[in-house]
Parts: sequence; structure tokens; C-alpha cells
Amino acid sequence: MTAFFTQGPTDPTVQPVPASVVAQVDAADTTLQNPKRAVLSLGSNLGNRLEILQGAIDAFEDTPGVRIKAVSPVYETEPWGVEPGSQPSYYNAVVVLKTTLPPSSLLERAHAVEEAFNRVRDERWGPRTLDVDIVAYDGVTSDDPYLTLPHPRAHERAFVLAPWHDVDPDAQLPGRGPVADLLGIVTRDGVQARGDLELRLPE
Ligand code: PH2
Ligand code: MG
Ligand code: MG
Repeated sequence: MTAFFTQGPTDPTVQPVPASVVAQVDAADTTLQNPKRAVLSLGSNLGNRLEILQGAIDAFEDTPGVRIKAVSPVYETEPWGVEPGSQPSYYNAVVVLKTTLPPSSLLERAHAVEEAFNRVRDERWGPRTLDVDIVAYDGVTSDDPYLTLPHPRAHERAFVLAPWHDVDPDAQLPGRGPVADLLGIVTRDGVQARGDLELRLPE
């Protein structure tokens, strides 16, 4: 860009570029350089839960167009939505990332990462090696059944709100308000911080 404008006016063989074309190039540029902030919830209640969560974090960091900014503490949580005692407890965590991927591509990547950890999709809310949910994507709200944003149950789940609040105390759940306020409403029963466990932010 700079080279063109310094060369252009002094070189009569260079055609001036119409203003509209210059504007288009600039717009494409900013889209690519304007990463959006997204929040993922990770959960595992089968296999080596901590290793699986760390593997998922590393897999996201290895994804072109994704940069992990924060990794929450680990919580051990009672399975939500099933008979008490019918499934092993979950390890849950939240990651905040910046991405140039649109929501649909981020979801595709989430499914690929789940599959890499042998996630089987048979019963709804069945035990799983890895669940990756997009909790929020840059203030976007969408009722598309394929990807509802924000996650339709995030506001009532302490296993999402508590770790999210730990890494971003000022976080807002789009359409629902401050995470700190939501956390004051939901029950924290069965949601225990595991201060003895740690997930690493990839270097
Ligand atoms: N995920 C579910 C269903 N129930 N319970 C806990 N504690 N943690 C989870 O991540 C979880 C759940 C469906 O995705
Ligand atoms: Mg889920
Ligand atoms: Mg899921």
C-alpha cells in the first residue's frame, strides 16, 4: 500500500486505483486481522479427564486462526441432567480464545477435536470423553438450531459460569447479563474447584 502511493503519483505509467477498490482491499484486510473473542466450555467424564481436557486445549491452540488467551481452573462437577450416581463426575473448564474463524468453522473444529478424543454420540447427555461447547462468540445471538448462541443452557450452569468468571470476572453472557450476577442465582451444589489440578495455557 505505502509503496504504491509513494510510487504512483511520480510514475506516469501506473494507473490510479479507483477509490472503491482501495476500500475493498482495506475491508478484507480488517476482517482477517480482526479476531473475535469466543468462550468454550470443555467437559470430560470418561477416560483420563485431565489429560483429555489438556489435549483439547492444545488441539485448539494448534488450529490456524485460533489463539487461546486464558484457561480456567478445573472444576469437578456432578453430572447435570441425569440420574444422580448414574455417571462418573465431570471435569469442567472454560477457555477464552481469539479467532478469525466464523462460528460455524469453530463448531466444526470443536466436533473434530471431540472426535479425535473418541467422542461417541449416541445418547443425549450420555457420558463422554470430551464435550466442547461454544458458550459465546463475540456478543452474537443466534437461534439457529445447529449452533445456538450463546449456548442455550450456559446461564443456568455453574460448571460453565464459575470457571468463566474465574478467568474473566467482567464477562457478559450476551442477552443474559453479567456472568457474576448469573453466578449469584444458580446453585453451586456439586461444583467443586479442584485446586490440586491444573491445565496449561499453551506457550
Ligand atoms: N455436560 C452435559 C450434560 N451434563 N454435567 C456436568 N457436570 N458437566 C458437563 O459438562 C455436562 C453435564 C452435556 O454436554
Ligand atoms: Mg455440552
Ligand atoms: Mg456439546
